[in-house]
Amino acid sequence: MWMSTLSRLVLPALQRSTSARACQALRACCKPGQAADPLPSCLTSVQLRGQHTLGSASLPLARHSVRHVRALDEERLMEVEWEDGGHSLYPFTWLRDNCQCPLCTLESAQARKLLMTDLDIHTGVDAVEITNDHKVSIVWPDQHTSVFDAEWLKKRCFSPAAREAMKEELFLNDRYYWDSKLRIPTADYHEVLHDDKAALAWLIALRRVGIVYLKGAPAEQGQVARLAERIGYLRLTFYGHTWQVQDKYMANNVAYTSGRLSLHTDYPALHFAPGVQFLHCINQAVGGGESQVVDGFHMAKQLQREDPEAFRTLTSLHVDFTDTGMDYCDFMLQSKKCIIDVDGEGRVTRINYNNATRDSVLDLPLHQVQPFYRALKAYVDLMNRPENVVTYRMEPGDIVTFDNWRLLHGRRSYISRPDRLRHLEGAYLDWDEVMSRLRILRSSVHDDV
Ligand code: OGA
Ligand code: NM2
Ligand code: ZN
Ligand code: ZN
Repeated sequence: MWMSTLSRLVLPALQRSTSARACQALRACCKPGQAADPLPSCLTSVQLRGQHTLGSASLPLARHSVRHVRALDEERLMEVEWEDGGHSLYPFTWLRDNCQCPLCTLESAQARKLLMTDLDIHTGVDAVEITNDHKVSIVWPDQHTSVFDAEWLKKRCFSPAAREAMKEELFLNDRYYWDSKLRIPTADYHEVLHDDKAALAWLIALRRVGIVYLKGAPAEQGQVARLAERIGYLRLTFYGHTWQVQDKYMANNVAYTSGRLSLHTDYPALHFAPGVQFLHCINQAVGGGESQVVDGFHMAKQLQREDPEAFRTLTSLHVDFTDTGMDYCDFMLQSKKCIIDVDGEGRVTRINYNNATRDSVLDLPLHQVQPFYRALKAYVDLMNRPENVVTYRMEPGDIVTFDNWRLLHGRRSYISRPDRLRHLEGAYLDWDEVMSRLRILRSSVHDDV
């Protein structure tokens, strides 16, 4: 069962990488603390199916050619008829704005040179035609000429389906929702560091599933920074470039005690919370310290179904978070966040919740206080249902990488002994940098084949 889910969610995004090694780099295992399952035969078949899909996938790989072009002067649109019979419409204004010639575009930066002040948003065209090398040429009324590549135009078609496809290719927003049955995708730390296909598979799974386990790292500090450098750079916060999760005297954060951490996202006290989190186990406790994760997006969807009133409350009321102390330097943070963020179309985009840093200042009218607590309790109770929580125990050398905008994570309390100090090293990254590396890897792995 888990195989088909992984294939459904990770493989479509691997369509541009025709290598099975990208998939092989990921293993699924139930308890990451234990040895990963050997590669099951069904995964092999999934890979083959995946590869098969790649071969027949028409969208990113097929070449599109233009059969006919014409200007619809009345509507100020250019119509392209494709060889396969399909049609696309492009507004004149958009075409002029996106002229690719060296006067309009700085090629070395792939950036627009044309200024808005120089764009006539009511322009007509003098002529449109197909060139000898199968491109589309437009002569504008001032005799400036633009030449557009067919493939370039096809990708930028304004139809809802094409825009949806482009959006998915750029942002990979299709998520695979999971519950306690998830077998966390697992990869080898060194493979991810040294093999582009393994790194690509890691990042795609991180995006789609929200969590990937890496095994085989040295049990010493510095590994999360190395992993961050594989992507770009890490996100500095008041807790430092990387931070040591240990039982500390006069702890400046509840994470730095041996107590239980209930399910939370990190750092809602920052308005722009870190998108991705790495936790590397350097030393595990003698007892306790198990990790727990839930899929916050899945839980939010479930809440919306089961308790729409609670969902409305958590997506509309702004809650205060606070964090004061001294670490990398002194800090006094305040933020206002909805526990569940949704976009314009009502899709859940981010969870913001750490009970430890939720402020006692609660800027709500009196009558909304109790409804807020009721809604939060409903969400937390839902997350804590055994059928939703994945529990695992990190061992030295294990690194968990996860989506901090989506997952809530926690840990059980542990026995703290000075001679066997539990020690995790953590680091944050932002999704922009992670997605940037993912796109670069995807295009290089794709060009590689
Ligand atoms: C944290 C945290 C998990 C752990 O430091 O924010 O969630 O297992 N730590 O200690
Ligand atoms: N640490 C682990 O929201 C939070 O305070 C998360 C951050 C201390 C860097 C904990
Ligand atoms: Zn131009
Ligand atoms: Zn945390």
